[in-house]
Amino acid sequence: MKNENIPSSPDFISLDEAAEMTKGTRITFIPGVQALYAEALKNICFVKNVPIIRALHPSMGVDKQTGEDRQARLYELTSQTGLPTMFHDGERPRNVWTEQLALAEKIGSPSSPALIPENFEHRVEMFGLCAVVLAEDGLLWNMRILSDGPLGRKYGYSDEASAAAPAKIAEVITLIDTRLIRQAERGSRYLVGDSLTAADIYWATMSMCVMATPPEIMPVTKRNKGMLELFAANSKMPGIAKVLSKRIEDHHRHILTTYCETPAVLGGDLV
Ligand SMILES: N[C@@H](CCC(=O)N[C@@H](CS)C(=O)NCC(=O)O)C(=O)O
Repeated sequence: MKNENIPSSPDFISLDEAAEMTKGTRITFIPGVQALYAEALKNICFVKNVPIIRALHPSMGVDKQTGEDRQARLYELTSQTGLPTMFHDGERPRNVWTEQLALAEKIGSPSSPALIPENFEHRVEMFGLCAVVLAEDGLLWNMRILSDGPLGRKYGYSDEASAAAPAKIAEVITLIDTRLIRQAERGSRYLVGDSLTAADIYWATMSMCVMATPPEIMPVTKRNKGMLELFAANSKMPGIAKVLSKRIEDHHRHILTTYCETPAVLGGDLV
């Protein structure tokens, strides 16, 4: 779904400006990069009709000129360094997806879809599905440790953990696929119940890490080209390719193109 109000090169305010503001919803991003937790939160806010102000998320590592940790100020402000950080009005910053989702649900437009089901059984299903995608040892967690590097190390990379990751990723994909089969039998296109929930939005966004996503959905920028290639390569890993069904792809495309902002607005320099 295209949003005519947002230019494809949006403005980003500084982290300090975002922290100082006392009105509005500010979320940190790296321009031109589809960091998936940030993309998912952006999509959640899009569905909930929450206008967002984009702020710059400092990159990991040390500033070459000053020798200082680039994330020192972020840590000082939020006691953590994860991307995205979400500020709303004068409230404490939120850095974990469960809290970010709860906030978006609360401040969203009353006419927007309820992403957290009222029905508690459905709620259990929704949070359970989200957890195997977003939480510790879930899809994203295991994707990050496929290769050795600063991010992989932060999430417990070891040769053994990395070797076990593709099978865990495949298990999550199969779980989602099985669920889509059961839901289709009940006449539903969604992962939980009969309507859209946060599970659809989170899954459709996070599963980009095991898909070759076309530019109509995810534009190619100078900074995300390598990441897009890496995600496409993940989709071809034998254990993963085997379980990526057409059903998975159709649901992913349907949710992104119907409910989320496509093409994604990333900022940065388009290729
Ligand atoms: N903290 C978030 C997850 C966000 C996350 O893991 N972001 C990664 C990038 S994929 C990150 O910024 N990691 C570096 C850090 O936490 O310092 C949550 O649990 O909901």
